[in-house]
Amino acid sequence: MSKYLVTGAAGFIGRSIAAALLARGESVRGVDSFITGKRSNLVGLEAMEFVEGDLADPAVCARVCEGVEVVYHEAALASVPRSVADPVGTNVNCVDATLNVLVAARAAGVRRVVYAGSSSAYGDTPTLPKREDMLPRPISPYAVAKLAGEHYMGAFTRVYGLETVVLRYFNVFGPYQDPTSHYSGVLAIFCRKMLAGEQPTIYGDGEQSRDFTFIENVVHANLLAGSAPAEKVAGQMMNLATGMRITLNETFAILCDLTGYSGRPAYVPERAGDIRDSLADIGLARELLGYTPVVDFREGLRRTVEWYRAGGGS
Ligand code: UD2
Repeated sequence: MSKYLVTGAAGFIGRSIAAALLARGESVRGVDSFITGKRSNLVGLEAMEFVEGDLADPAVCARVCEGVEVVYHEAALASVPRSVADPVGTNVNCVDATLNVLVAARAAGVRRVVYAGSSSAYGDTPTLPKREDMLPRPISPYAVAKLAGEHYMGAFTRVYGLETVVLRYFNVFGPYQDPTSHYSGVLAIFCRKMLAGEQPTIYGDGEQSRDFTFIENVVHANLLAGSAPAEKVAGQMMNLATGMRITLNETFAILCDLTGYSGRPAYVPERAGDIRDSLADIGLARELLGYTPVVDFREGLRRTVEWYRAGGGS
């Protein structure tokens, strides 16, 4: 019987959480539909019980929640531009799937669901840093869908007593992030292109900023969120980030050093649905989970470049 369920276990964040649980000797079940997850991400996770299935199907959710104590719900169709191109697909895979997971978790007697929220919920408001008590202002279909999932988490704690914890992720990057799709995260795309000597593209003037968060920090916070006392965390939503921001232009310059790329980026018009600046206040996660980042941005970027250089993600 698996104690933990990781949804999106063949995706970047899900596989990283699953690997950490397995390394701790836990019994883990993973589920993935391979819409964006990759079979190659399951290499090294052979000790995990794996189920191929789509969480948009309630029967799949019922099957995978059986006997589980804690669910890490990482499955989603990530990407702002993907949601602009296909808002219905994003809704099915983010909102419907999340509700199905919650209904199945409750029916199976799961104790806790930890949910991957998104910083996109804050929208394009000028006030920085973003704090959890700010009114959400989602501007893309993706942001709306991820935010709906957060609200479902809160409702399931309030009305059914299911322990839920929302970690609002800020631009996660690191090994195992897919660099091959144009819907991929910007750092994965830049690493792959610059290592191959190809010119990266910057949407807008490159002065937009992000609170890029290295995957190990995300895994660390998830492990804390799985075991923190219910009195402290059940029904709570908190930012999960590094707590510093950097522009794309500055990041490009660091990547030139790390990859040896000596060209210039191509500047093209900005992307619809994009946010200008993003920075988290991480005080609440510190207070509720005892979270502090374990790897800083530059070291995370260095490790990420080394992973892609060694052939990761290709
Ligand atoms: C949003 C969320 C993030 C996560 C993610 C999932 C915000 C602030 N962040 O990330 O937390 O949920 O969605 O997908 O809403 N860009 C380029 N060149 C490229 C690719 C991207 O310039 O080749 C730009 C892009 O226009 C944007 C920035 O890089 O200004 C970051 O883009 P992204 O797709 O990596 O992530 P973002 O911020 O949409």
